[in-house]
Amino acid sequence: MHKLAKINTPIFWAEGHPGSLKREDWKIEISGSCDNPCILSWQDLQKLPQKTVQARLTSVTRWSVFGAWTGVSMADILDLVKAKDSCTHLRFWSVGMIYDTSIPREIAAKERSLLAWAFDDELLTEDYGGPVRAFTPYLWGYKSAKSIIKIELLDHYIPGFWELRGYTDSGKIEAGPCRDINDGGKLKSIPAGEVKDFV
Ligand SMILES: Nc1nc2c(c(=O)[nH]1)N[C@H]1C(S)=C(S)[C@@H](COP(=O)(O)O)O[C@H]1N2
Ligand SMILES: [Mo]
Repeated sequence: MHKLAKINTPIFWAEGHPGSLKREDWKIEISGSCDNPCILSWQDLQKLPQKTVQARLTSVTRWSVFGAWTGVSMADILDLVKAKDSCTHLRFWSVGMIYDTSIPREIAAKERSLLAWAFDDELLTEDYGGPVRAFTPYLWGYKSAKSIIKIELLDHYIPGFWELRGYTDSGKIEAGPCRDINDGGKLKSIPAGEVKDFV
């Protein structure tokens, strides 16, 4: 069982679970406001510099899970595709093209924003957004789209799946009660902004 499952991390697939996805055939199209649009395969991604960050995924539904997330930094991807100065947001599309969410370029460029494929050294399963998901600990979890197949570089913001249904466009983490998944789901409190520790 995956570590995330063992500690009872909730599995969210608002658009419906995608079923089994083939890691070896995975491709992510990156296009829009850039000079070098490309399609990166699973194999291409594995050749890029790998990064592991200790960080939390924190859901607006008030739970948070901490661990070592591994992947490639979004900053490296922005460099690779030669994002234009006009690019202000990144729009992530999950498999099936129903779920999308957009984040500001400056958040994507931060050190702990990744295209992630592993958690605590285990490859992500479909339940948790494998083969490759967006992961950014700076914003609510709905900004970290799972099983992504496309990234559009935009020159303006577009509200996504949850934003159109009432969650904030900024995705800024708000202070309040929050369950600590790593501690058996114990109710604690988080500060506003990226959650590094409970308060
Ligand atoms: N495609 C897709 N990505 C998604 C979601 C979803 O429903 N569908 N839920 C989001 C929300 S609200 C959260 S908190 C996290 C949860 O990640 P997990 O299901 O891996 O725990 O995924 C985000 N990415
Ligand atoms: Mo969430």
